[in-house]
Amino acid sequence: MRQYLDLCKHILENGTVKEDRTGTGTISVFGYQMRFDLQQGFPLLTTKKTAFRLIASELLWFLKGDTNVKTLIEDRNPIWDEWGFQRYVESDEYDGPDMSDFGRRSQKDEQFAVIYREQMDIYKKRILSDEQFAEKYGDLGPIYGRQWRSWASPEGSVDQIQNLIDGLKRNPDSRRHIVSAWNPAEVEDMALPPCHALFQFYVADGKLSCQLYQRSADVFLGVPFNIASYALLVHLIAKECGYDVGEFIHTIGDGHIYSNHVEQVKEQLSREPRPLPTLRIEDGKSIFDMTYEDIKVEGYDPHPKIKAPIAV
Ligand code: DHF
Ligand code: TMP
Repeated sequence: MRQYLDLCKHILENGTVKEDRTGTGTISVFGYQMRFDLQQGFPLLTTKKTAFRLIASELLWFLKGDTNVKTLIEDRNPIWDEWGFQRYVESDEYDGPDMSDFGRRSQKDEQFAVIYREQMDIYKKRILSDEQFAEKYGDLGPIYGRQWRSWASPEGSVDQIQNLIDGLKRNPDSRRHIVSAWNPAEVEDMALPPCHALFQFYVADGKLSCQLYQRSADVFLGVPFNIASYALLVHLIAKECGYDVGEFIHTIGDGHIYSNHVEQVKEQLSREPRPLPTLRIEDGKSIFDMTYEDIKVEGYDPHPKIKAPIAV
């Protein structure tokens, strides 16, 4: 995973200090590309321990067309909690303590952080126990799952993933194997407009490759997940269509390191990358019916985890 460390170095050396929506501040570059040969091992970061279980659970959630955090919370996957919680505390129904700007305040104010964690805990328990509440306040709007599996159109809904699989089987040489999560008409209704916005698949010499355009990339927290997630997607689609895996090409728009991640990034740059793990997927299940327990990485021996706050 030299490629990832090179990206970190590139941003630290060439990036511009830039304000951002979350008020955290970033060092940012515009336009960058990495290539991962999936024959050379599975690209899960070895310079910090990265929770593959969470990555697989999130990808399968997208593939099922699900957009509700309830499923993730049931999987003990916390990565979308803040965005569900945000929808709830900004609604008329919420009447607890003031949660405005909870992401930043909970990092700066330990007293507030305690109250925030209490409220988050109440939110998550209610999502799990109250179906109507979950339907209303667990849904993140028409994000990835909806656009991938049921993009709304006047002629009915479009299943882009099924179309992708059918197209790859029937007409591998096509230059139109594209899936877009960026639906301009619906961006406003999403808890977070898609960061990994559009991808294209490609078949040559019996090998399946994928290129992603990611409009916005949180290099310390998001990108390690995004690389492994799309690498896994290539493996899953390749298995479904009977191809070998080729490359994952990661093209980034605004690639940034948040100001409160710089020390963590430098710590990673001081670590020596280790051999990549390999992936094992259980046979005989459709990619739409798998659970994260059907997918395992083997031989993963990372450096220890490095914690960092997420910008909401
Ligand atoms: N917002 C921001 N600012 N950055 C993101 O990367 C991001 N990603 C989202 C939603 N909103 C976002 C969805 N993906 C984590 C990783 C990916 C992700 C959301 C969160 C994360 O917090 N990872 C931590 C903890 C994981 C764990 O519990 O082990 C990590 O250290 O990797
Ligand atoms: P933005 O909508 O203002 O660009 O903020 C989104 C932030 O989330 C930005 O830091 C990028 C980050 N992000 C990722 O890096 N990868 C992801 O998969 C997601 C959902 C978000």
